[in-house]
This record gives sequence, C-alpha cells and structure tokens, in this order.
Amino acid sequence: MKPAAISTSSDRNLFDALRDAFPADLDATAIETDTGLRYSWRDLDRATAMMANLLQGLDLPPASRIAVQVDKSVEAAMVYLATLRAGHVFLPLNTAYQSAEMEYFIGNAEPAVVVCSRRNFGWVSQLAFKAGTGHVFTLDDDRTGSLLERAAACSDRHASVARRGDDLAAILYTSGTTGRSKGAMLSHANLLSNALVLRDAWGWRTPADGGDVLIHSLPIFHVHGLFVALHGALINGSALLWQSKFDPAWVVANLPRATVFMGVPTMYVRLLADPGLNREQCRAMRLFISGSAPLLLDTFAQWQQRTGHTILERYGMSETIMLTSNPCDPAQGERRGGTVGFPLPGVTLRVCDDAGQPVPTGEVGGIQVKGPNVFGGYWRMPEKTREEFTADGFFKTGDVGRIDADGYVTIVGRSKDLIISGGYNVYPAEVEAFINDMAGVAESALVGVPHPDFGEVGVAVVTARPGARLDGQAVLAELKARLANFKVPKRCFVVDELPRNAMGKVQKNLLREQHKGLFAAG
Ligand code: MLC
Ligand code: AMP
Repeated sequence: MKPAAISTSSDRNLFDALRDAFPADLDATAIETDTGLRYSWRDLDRATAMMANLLQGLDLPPASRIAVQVDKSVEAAMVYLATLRAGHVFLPLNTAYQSAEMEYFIGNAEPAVVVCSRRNFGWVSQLAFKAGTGHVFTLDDDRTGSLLERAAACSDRHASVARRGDDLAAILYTSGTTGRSKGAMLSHANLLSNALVLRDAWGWRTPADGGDVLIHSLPIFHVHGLFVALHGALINGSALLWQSKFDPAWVVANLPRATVFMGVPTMYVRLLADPGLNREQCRAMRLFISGSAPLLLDTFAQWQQRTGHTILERYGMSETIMLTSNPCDPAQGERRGGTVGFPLPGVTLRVCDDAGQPVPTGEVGGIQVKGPNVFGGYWRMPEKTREEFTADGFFKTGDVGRIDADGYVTIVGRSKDLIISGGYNVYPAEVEAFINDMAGVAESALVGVPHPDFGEVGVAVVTARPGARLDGQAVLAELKARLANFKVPKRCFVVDELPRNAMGKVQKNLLREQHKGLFAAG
C-alpha cells in the first residue's frame, strides 16, 4: 500500500508535514522509552503545542535561534518539534561540549533562548546572558526543569507559524578545517525533501501496512539521530523504541519488538560483541542501516553471518543530510559492502579532479553534490560558503571517492583533515590549537589511526619548547578538562621533532603509518 498522502509542497512548515503523518489513532503509542514511559501521538501533539506556545509567548523575532544542550529525552526531541512549530531555528549542541566550545557556539549563533540541564545552568546561563540571550531554561531527562514548568501553564493547542520552504529550520555546527566551527543552515524544504525521499527509498511501512518500529539509540544533536532517525519514523507514523544512551544489551533484548535499527559502525561492532545477537533475535527486523562513518567489510560480513541480515550503508553529512544509499529493495540492486550505494533521487553527485573536471567512471576524485537537500550556506560566513560551492552550484563535500560502472559510490578517503571517531567528527586543527597553547609545547600534530571499537581515534604527537619538559599524560589531562571527551586523543607522544617534507609541511601520513598498529584488534 502507498504511504499516506502528505503534501510535498516545499513551502510549508516541516512540523505540519510530520504532523500530517501521525496515525488516525492518536491514542496509539508513538514512543516507548527504555525507562518504560509511553507517549501517544496525542501526547506528542499536545506537549509540543504547549512548548510552542511558551516560545511564542516570549515575543521573539521570527527565526530566533533556540540553542539546546540537554541529555537525550523525549522532551528534548519535543523542544525540537516545538521550535519548528513556533517558526524558530533549532540549534542542537553535543552534551560533551565544555565551556570554551559552548562560548563559541552561543557567541556565534546569538540564540534568543538557551535550554540546558540543571547541573550546567550556572556556567551556561552566564555565557548566554553575556552573549545577549534573553531566556535560559532548564530541562533534565527525568522530565523536570523550568522549561516544562513554564510550558505546563500554556495551551495545548497551537497552529504552526507559516514558514516558506527556504526559511531556516536548524543550524548544525560542523567543525572547520581551520579550527573554528561553521553553522550549516538547513531549511524546512531541505529537511522535508530528504525525509520524503528516504521514506520511499527505505520502504517505510505506514501504520496501515502494519507499521515499522524504529529502535532509536543515537544522540539527537546530530543529523543521524535528529533528522534521519526521528524524521524517518515520524513521517511514516511509525513508533519508536527510545533509548537514552546506547546500550547493546538493551538493543539486542528489544530487537524482537522492532523492525528498523539505525546506528554508527561502532554500535554494530558493539552489538556483535553481545552473545545474545542471533538470527532468532532479529526475526522481526526488516532493516539495519549504518552511516556517519565507514562500515568495515569485516563488520558487514560478520553481521550477515550472525543475523542473516545485510546492513544497508548510506552516506551523508550535516550540510546535506542524506546523499546516497544502498538499495533497500533487492529489485533495485544488491547492498554492496564497502560502498555507500547510489545517489538518492533528486541528488546529483559527481566526482571531480583538482581542476574541478569530472573524472571518468571508476576513477577517484573529490565528491561534489547538488540537490534540494543541500544546505543554503554557513551561518554568517559568506566567504566560507562561497569557497565550498563551485561556480555551477555544486557543494564540495571534502570526501574523496569514486563511482563504479554500476553506479555504486565508494568513499575512499577525505581531502579535509578530519578524524571520524565512533561517528563523531574530530578536527585535528581544533585539537592542535588547544595543545599548541599549552605551556612548554612547541608544536603538535593530531592523526587518526585505526581502532577496533571507534573505527578511528586521534593520536597526538607533540614537541617541547627548548628547555621545557613535557609529559604526554599531562597534555591529555589538560585537554580533557577543556574539550569534549570524544575529541581528546587516546594517546599522546612527545618527540624531538615532527617529520616534514621539503616544503616544511608536517608529514601526517608518516605519523599515521608509524602509529597505525597502536590499537590493533586483539
Ligand atoms: C565516547 N568516547 C569516545 C567516543 N564516544 N571517544 C572517541 N570517539 C567517540 N565517538 C569516549 C568517552 O568519553 C570515554 O572516555 C571513552 O571514549 C569510552 O566511552 P564509552 O562509554 O565506551 O562510549 P559511549 O558513551 O558508549 O559512546 C560510544 C557511542 C557514541 C558510539 C555510543 O560515541 C555515539 O553515540 N556515537 C554516535 C555519534 C553520532 O550520532 N554521529 C552522527 C553524526 S551525523 P573517558 O575518557 O571519559 O573514559 C553524521 C552525518 C551522517 O555524521 O552521515 O550521519
Ligand atoms: P558530519 O559533518 O558530522 O555530518 O559528518 C559527515 C561526514 O561523515 C561525511 O563528510 C563523511 O566524511 C562521513 N560519512 C558519513 N557517512 C559515511 C559513510 N557511510 N562512509 C564513510 N564516511 C561517511
């Protein structure tokens, strides 16, 4: 049966499109959490209306930024939906970010509202008020905080603020190669078009077809958990089994009640390590999807052997949401391990050489993309935006890959200096800048090396100023106090000098080669 008709007009508030897909039975369970709470579709509608009324009552200018750094909860997801409803712009922030990182985001985005956990209220509110933010609310994952207290007094009916397709819906910060993060501006039409394309590409089943049930284990401050997973379920009226923090044993135990799972490769590696994972446990499952980082062929093959399922790998990024996907429907081709499949409908993807010319089939080059899902630019960085687009309007992804004769895309590397660790991006330039600022440090280089759990992790190599004594452990301890934990290198070596080429540039490839066996499996 065809999915329920949803108006695909690009000139509408994304929330309304999601709301249209709610099932007729609004009292059915929409979300069940790992703590046993159940939320009906009606609960989602009413609670997001109350939050939207709270935001509207603040009399903010349209498209005000609502910055949110809170632990994962259903209420946190509701703040996102309420922000859309109220016509504002959602700005999700990783809970691992510490004060220096938060100061930059809040200073750069100038949010009108900041929502944080109670334990961080002191320092976050100080940063926010300094940056001119008018309202700081708290929200904790036990359904407490000033945001819910204030929303409780608001009406549970709300008509969405009209939005045009190209109006801003969200800003996602993605680190820059020069160290400073850039806010990727995503519109209502970017997000809606991608959600609708994925609905068809992944064959989501509507409630009328028996429905899908998604296990949602990802964080909700990035594209994968917030848009691909959450929109995926909502735009199909599919229920969610909601996990506040990924725990493989819980996922395995709940697989018989689910049909779809999405994860980063580290999650698949950890699920494979759970002895309870087997074919019987996966009997109700329809689809396993992986992305955000390369899925090793070994993981792909082990998964097939253990569960009888072939993982569908797809590729995307903050600036574009999803770009390519392996086929869901076998009639459209096999799911090929090591590849990220075909460009999604509406996405034009080409591979170009350094001069910007498309390369012949099968040859490697820079991946460039165009489509209704591609962002409008970086927040208040017109120069950076211009640099990342070609004259004919293609976005330069910074990923290096090839398209084979059958049309499958393979990512072979990145031209951007980026480490992807457990699905999180770590920009060496940012970490190096922190290390270089430390007393006694002359210079540093951060390289990514293979890791059996996180896929890739950062290793720092540091030199000391003349006469200074440096200790790698102390460098790591200092970084830990200042940077989000996933950015902290797993090891730090102090050396006499860094290898350089004839031009004086640090040869990171040599460092990578030297340290590639540090975390060899077993
Ligand atoms: C945690 N640590 C990490 C890490 N996650 N270090 C490197 N890389 C990571 N990803 C640190 C912890 O702080 C801790 O350090 C130590 O490693 C062990 O932590 P853990 O308890 O084992 O980790 P856990 O909390 O279980 O987190 C692992 C994880 C998480 C895989 C569940 O990293 C995660 O949720 N990753 C998904 C990220 C994601 O959603 N990416 C999508 C981006 S969107 P210490 O020192 O404190 O012991 C995108 C676009 C697209 O990329 O295409 O989707
Ligand atoms: P982010 O900026 O956090 O959204 O990360 C996007 C980057 O993740 C992309 O530019 C790719 O480098 C990488 N990525 C996403 N999906 C895949 C995948 N399936 N295989 C390899 N790399 C991926």
